[in-house]
Amino acid sequence: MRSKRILTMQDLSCVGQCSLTVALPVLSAYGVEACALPTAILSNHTAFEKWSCLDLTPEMNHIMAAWRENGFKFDAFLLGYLGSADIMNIAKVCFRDFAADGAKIIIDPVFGDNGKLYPAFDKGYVAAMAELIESADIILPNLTEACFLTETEYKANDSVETAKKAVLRLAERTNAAIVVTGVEQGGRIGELIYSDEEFTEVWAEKLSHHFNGTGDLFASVFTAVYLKSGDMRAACEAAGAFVAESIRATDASHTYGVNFEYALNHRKQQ
Ligand code: PXL
Repeated sequence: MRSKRILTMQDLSCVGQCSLTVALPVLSAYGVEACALPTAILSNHTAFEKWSCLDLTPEMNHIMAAWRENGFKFDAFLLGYLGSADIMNIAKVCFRDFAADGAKIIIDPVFGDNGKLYPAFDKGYVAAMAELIESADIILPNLTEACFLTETEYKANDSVETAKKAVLRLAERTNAAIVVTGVEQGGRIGELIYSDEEFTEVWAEKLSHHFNGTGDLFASVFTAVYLKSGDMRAACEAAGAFVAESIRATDASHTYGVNFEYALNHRKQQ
């Protein structure tokens, strides 16, 4: 039996429990063959005060040249934090040259949260991402990213209506199914799914803490479960439950990521 082979393209933050250090173990534990195309190496994620960053754009081209010669193909792509607009052009070449028949492209735009862009990004990056998502089969923006991508006013306390407005604008740009994460209502947190012109909502109890890396964790579990089941709602439920379990297992003194290692070790097989 061959597992689905997925290529995840995001940065390696050496410390911080996000991006590749989350995606690779989670995808593997969920039974998906995890391959990586690192976009940059950072000392740690950018929510810390200081960080170093080595852009891997030239090396990405060398890696893909070798892959072409080896004839590699992937059943799916999961994109997260890319780092520069140039990498989006590389991503398009990567989809063109390495997609197996029927390969799914899942893009988490990863450039902001809580109504703000992450420090490394500007409006040019958002505009390039708005173009890249046209290539996707599924996109996973959080509410902030959905708003920036569509120039929709970010209203955290009216998040379902805000998300719906942004989704309809996104749907004018891309045929991808859209999953807006981090939507909140009446003490609950969840996802707004838009697929085949229909909305579905998935809700869970909201835990009070906010941590970095939970979006990357959500995207990894979502992708693994979706690739195996083809069911977006089930993938959202599994990913939401996994993130909640990781948050519950996180010590209050640990401020930069979540204890997904505990959740991976104690989860029921899916
Ligand atoms: O978790 C998202 C993420 C990924 N990679 C880097 C980041 C962040 C969020 O801050 O800084 C480098």
